[in-house]
Amino acid sequence: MSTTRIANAALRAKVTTAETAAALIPSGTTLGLSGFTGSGYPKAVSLALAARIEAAHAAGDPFLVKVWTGASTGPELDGALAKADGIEFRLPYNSDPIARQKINSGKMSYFDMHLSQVAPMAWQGFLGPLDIAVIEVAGIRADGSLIPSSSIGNNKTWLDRAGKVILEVNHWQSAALEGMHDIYYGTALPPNRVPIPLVRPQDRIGEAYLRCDPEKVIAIVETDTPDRNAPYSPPDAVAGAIAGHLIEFLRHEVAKGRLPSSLLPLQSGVGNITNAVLAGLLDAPFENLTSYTEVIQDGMIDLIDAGKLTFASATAFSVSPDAAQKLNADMARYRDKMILRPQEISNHPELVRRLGCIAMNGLIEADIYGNVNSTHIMGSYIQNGIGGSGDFARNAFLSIFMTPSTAKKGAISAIVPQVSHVDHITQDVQVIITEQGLADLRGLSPKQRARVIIANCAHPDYRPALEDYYRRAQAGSYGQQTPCLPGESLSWHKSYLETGSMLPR
Ligand code: 0RQ
Repeated sequence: MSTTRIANAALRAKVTTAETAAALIPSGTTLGLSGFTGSGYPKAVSLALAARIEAAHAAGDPFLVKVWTGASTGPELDGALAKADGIEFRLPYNSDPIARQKINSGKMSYFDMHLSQVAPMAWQGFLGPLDIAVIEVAGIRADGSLIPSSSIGNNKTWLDRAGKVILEVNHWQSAALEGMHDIYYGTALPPNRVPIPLVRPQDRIGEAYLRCDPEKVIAIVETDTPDRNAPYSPPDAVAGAIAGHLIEFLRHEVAKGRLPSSLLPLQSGVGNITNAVLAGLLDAPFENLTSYTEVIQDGMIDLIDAGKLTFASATAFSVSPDAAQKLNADMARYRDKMILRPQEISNHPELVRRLGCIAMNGLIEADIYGNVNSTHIMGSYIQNGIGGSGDFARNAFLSIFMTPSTAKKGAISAIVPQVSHVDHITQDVQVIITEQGLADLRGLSPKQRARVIIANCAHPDYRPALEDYYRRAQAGSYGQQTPCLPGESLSWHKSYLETGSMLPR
């Protein structure tokens, strides 16, 4: 492979193979890895490290590393290292199925945290020292600064904090990414924090490149490997109905004068439902939309193409293979309409509150009072993690959660008497939408919330049982502010458990 993307001669001399680079990582290392929702993660060194760990285990030698990332990565990183039983500890968000299985079977420690807090907590130091950063970049400039790739995540912090750095220069990433990133170096710990000078999603407040001390670079590996780009399912009837309810609600809010006709900066969680909502906005009567979010997904690119979305700010791409190809081919044009930033800025609570984001996220279950569980099945089995949902939900102008009203082909209700785990408390949940309808919870007392959630959001198959619970709770509850019958929440899932368990044994 050519070294044309490495303009610094001294760094060019450090180009080596993935195996040689992986050999520089001893057991016990804490790694700060690039990568966010399948974009911009190291693909070669991680695979070589997994092979090394497998060989060590086969020889009877223990070999474990601690893994810090931006968010989820790809099969060559989380999948391969988890399969090799090489991860002792991981943070933050994970969506890899093999890592999920290791976490839930108790083999891997997992610290699930708000994505905006990862960098500040790394700076506080209680997570321990960061030994080696392994960062994918699109190129290296003559002065040694780095052209970021398709995600920023925590790369700035990993490069600053780590004692050593390994770089992967990925030729698959578009060279035209150069100039679209905005790396803000003004963050500090208290008492030295200052206001972040960002007042619109399109504001540039930092630098287009990542700083990197060339002395810390111990190896550079060149790759030509695509990101893990998964296709989105075409919107089905359920996703279409959810999108319809949401758009009707937004129209109503505009009509009431509570939202401008260009709405407010949109934050959209990952997944098919939120992507369907973005598709629904294509035909909705809103113009000059902006987005201040974590990930740029297919629906946003379509909105940009249609001239509906004027600007999108995020920390990573999370797109299908088709959209990735389109982006890569035409990056020079899209570059003026997008910014990728560090996740401590893309998800910053102060900025989310100031901009007045409209947060739209998925959930696993919500209870009749509007508490939301985004992470745990049956209260104990973690699906992914809280991701950025907490950063946005608490601070948004409008905090919306969306879900099909049932899971597992109707065997379980997404609306339950009491959630089995709480990620978002009722105060942070303003609107819940299922294909059945929308519950606008703003300004409602708990009992008013219960009535509207059961009536508007629950599936008709489960509505009578929820009404029955609510009646019995009112009769038997210790207090009448939030009537409940403690102990019934998990038994609610009994019918599902009887029909078959999803828990790996
Ligand atoms: O499991 O694939 O084994 O069937 O949970 O559910 O329906 O595929 O929904 O992909 O939209 O994910 C909350 C997990 C929803 C996601 C969550 C089972 C279901 C399936 C996934 P299977 P679906 P989605 C910013 C925003 C937190 C992070 C976040 C998430 C699997 O939205 O991770 O919001 N959110 N980030 O069958 C039992 C239930 C269930 C259930 C779903 N009630 N009981 N199983 N499932 N509901 C972006 C980032 O942070 C990067």
